[in-house]
Amino acid sequence: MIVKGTDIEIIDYLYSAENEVREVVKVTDRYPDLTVEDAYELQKQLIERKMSNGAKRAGVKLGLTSKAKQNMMGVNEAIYGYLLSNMLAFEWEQLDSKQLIHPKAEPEIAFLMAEDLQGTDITAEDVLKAVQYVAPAIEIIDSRYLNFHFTLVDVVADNCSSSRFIVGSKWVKPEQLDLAKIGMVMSKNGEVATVGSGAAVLGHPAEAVAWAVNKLGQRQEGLKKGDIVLTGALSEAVAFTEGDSFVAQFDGLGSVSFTCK
Ligand code: 0L1
Ligand code: MG
Repeated sequence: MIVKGTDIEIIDYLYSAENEVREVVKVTDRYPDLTVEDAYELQKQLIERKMSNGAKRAGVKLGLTSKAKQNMMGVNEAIYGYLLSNMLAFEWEQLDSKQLIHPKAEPEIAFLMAEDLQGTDITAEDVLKAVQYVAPAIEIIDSRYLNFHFTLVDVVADNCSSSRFIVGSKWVKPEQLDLAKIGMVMSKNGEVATVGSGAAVLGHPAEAVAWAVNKLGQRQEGLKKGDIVLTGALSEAVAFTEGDSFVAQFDGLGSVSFTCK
């Protein structure tokens, strides 16, 4: 339960850290009793603040979808956050390092939703029926917390470290691919930086999305037609700075790239 007034203080704290491009001490250092449910409520309020300042909903993102990352954080559950229109970046426009704190790149498979999807008993099959296209994507995560150190509560309140995302230009019907078997190689400045597969995302990206829809359903929320869903990283995240360039190449999905100035 969040004490009245504390929520606004925390939202101001996280909102200004992002706008002023500075890292801050994690929220739970000051408020150790916050629960994960409180954190989703704080995340909702943070998103509402951003939307009241002009950002529009673009979709949903999943995080902590690999067993390795869940084990690292000592949790056994993924997390979700929201994507907004001002997070959308493009292959042809350089990211500006001055607008980012300590960014990392994650290769992901994006879903474009053909219809709304809400419920608490949704399966991976239901998800795939509601997907119009899948595409290669890179998520830029940029935790507002010092050195990317946080608890589950902190990261959920911080909208799961979301910052930017880039979607490649090849859009494929989901039935044309076995998404669990997709291999991926991400290169940084021409050298292989990390490799992964669709199975790293909770066994199958659609399984991860079904989990997120059911979790959203408990809060009477869901996916909407036109949403982009970042289904979770196929590999570890790779840090970058000014001057770096990335290409992520996915079997059957083509590639997606960005550079940072
Ligand atoms: O998108 C992600 O998987 C990141 C979730 C938050 C954890 C992190 O910042 O590494
Ligand atoms: Mg991610």
